[in-house]
Amino acid sequence: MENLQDSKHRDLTKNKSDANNKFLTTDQGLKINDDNNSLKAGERGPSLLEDFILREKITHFDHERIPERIVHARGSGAHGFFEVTNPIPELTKAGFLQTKGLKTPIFARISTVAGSRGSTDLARDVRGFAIKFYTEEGNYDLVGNNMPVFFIQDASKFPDLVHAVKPEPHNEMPQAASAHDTFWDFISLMPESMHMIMWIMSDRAIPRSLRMMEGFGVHTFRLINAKDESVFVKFHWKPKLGTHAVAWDEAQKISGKNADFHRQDLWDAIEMGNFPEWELGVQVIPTADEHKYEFDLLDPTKLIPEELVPVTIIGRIVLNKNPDNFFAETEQIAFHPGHLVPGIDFSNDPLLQGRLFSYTDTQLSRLGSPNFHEIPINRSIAPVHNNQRDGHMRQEINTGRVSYHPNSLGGGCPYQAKISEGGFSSFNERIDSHKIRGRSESFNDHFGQAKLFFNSQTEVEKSHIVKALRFELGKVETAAIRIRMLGLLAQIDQQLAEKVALGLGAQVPDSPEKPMNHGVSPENEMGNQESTTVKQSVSSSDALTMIKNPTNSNTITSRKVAIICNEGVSEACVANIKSALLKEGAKGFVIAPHQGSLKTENDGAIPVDFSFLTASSVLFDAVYIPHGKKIIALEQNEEVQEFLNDAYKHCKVIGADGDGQKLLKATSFASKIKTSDKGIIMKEEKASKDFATEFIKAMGKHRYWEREENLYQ
Ligand code: HDD
Repeated sequence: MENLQDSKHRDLTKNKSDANNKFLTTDQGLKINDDNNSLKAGERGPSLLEDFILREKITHFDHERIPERIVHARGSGAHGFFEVTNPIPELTKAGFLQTKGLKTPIFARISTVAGSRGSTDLARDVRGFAIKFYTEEGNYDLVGNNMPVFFIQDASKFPDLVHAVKPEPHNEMPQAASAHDTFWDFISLMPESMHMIMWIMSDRAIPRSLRMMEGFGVHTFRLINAKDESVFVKFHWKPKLGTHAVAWDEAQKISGKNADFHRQDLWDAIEMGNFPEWELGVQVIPTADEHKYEFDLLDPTKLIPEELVPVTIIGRIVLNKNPDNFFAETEQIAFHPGHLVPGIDFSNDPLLQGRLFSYTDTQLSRLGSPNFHEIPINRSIAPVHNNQRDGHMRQEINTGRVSYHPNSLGGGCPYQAKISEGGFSSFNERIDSHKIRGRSESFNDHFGQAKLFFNSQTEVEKSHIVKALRFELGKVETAAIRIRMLGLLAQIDQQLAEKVALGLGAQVPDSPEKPMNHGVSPENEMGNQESTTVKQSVSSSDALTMIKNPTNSNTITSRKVAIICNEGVSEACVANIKSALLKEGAKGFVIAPHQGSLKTENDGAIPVDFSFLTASSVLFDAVYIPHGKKIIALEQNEEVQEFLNDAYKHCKVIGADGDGQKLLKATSFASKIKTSDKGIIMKEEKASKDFATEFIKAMGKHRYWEREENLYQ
């Protein structure tokens, strides 16, 4: 099979336009002689209606915007490829999964859910993770998230969920935040959301980088092989750089300092050749095991613990090229869980079933035409022929007089493909049922996996969940909503509820309020059953924590280190750390009281990357204070103090050598540093190899969260 990796790039080239060395023209190709002045009746006279050049320019400008996505409006995208490392022909006939080494071009878009297009990257939110595979059999879209479960079990609640989390309708506040009454009002009446609430209150919701998140297909899907045998699967993608987060206080500060933090990080990494990479894997469940577990495979609020079904890695996803044009590619790309290839099919998950309607429908209003598949980024590399015709902005010029099937005038073309010729056929599932507006009882356990998730977390991660809940519910103005939430949290873990209650100055209610009192229909009216809690066959799973996550490695590739300098800095110290970092694929940035260059101790000069005004600790992974004659003078500098305080508070590695130590010892937190804190590295010797090695090793642990014990009591 031909290697497809570049086929999408070749396809896009047809539409690329480069204005280098070209004349400025109108949209009709007319060369423009003066683009600076409109046509007027006299130099000081009114503009003339006949100025078609002005009218064309302004009209186009007036219509530049399209509606943003109703959810996932804020996103960043990149091109790349998927390479098969472990073909699975025994499970699926999908062509792009058959041959080891086959590379299929992809475009991935990673997004937040609630915020508008211009909102901050660091909102506490789920991250959407959508991948379009341009396969030889047509486009296949894997439209997932960075969390393996969802808030609701049935698509009919999706508009309610989104209305609740979006800015409140009367005053359009708050932007890109769930910490407000309507969200928690809805959630407190939806016990089925409790598992997802644990995820969204965990640090998974504030990733350090889009490159350091897992991805999940969430629903159970089907794979079908050439013999028409089927298995159920869950898709997982696991980041090469491990799964890491920032601190919540840090996330909020990043939002102010650089609202494009994740977008920029992804862009810069790709530009620097640090290509983000994930392993793609599947959990495979034989159809015979459909009813084997204490949860229903069709329930999207449940995951399959990896202890029960391990993830088999089948390939790798690499993002290696930034888009040429954000609007043309990242904004106009249109995903749909219903874009399938032979060998992959849906399950009856009622959330997935509803999605199958929503995605095409939303593209019609967002992109404005059923011809959105013709937009270059959406165009399949497999040939497209059918009898769909016309519509707004049709690009294709279909020849001939036939636009129907069957036909004899066109020789029966385009003709249907047999299954053996790659024709798609849905899995031949037997369904024999009553028509019912309701839910299966097997969906009723709303707390079992929420408990599993909470119990799997390390103490530090549990404390972050408590703090996140205190923050979110602390912003809720209606006391009854807070109390209702405490009642639900108590059903996950009593201590969790009590700790949150302490922060809110409230009491955990003795018996939780029934959602049914608030318009949620009782059993039989809508099919809602009361929540139950089922005993879990797995009590704790390391795959669910970030800190103990088996995907973690101690690489520091692409990490950024702030080097705090003043006049008279030791050039040797700066060079020593910079070259050591570079060897590990990381980078040091000189930060000083002013930009330009800085005099060194031997009267040399080094370039400054940022001033304290344009940089901030939250934009870096670690801080180093090199030796310097005048470094202690920065003790008086408020911005430097805040820089170091934040680095300490956010549990980052801080290192200092020579006189650099003096500045570290002059901080307000110096007296709190414990000797056991391996994230603080001080050495008398200047520019030593040992220091650099120790500093880099310490960075490999990412954060020293245990430091928080003496920060917050
Ligand atoms: Fe959705 C966009 C992921 C449930 C309706 N969704 C969207 C995107 C992602 C997801 C990643 C952004 C795609 C892009 O970058 O363009 N959605 C999910 C996941 C879900 C989920 C993982 C549950 C497991 N979604 C869901 C439901 C519905 C929708 C239940 C409706 C019934 N989603 C949409 C949408 C969006 C969308 C309105 C908005 C923009 C778009 O589709 O293209 O159709």
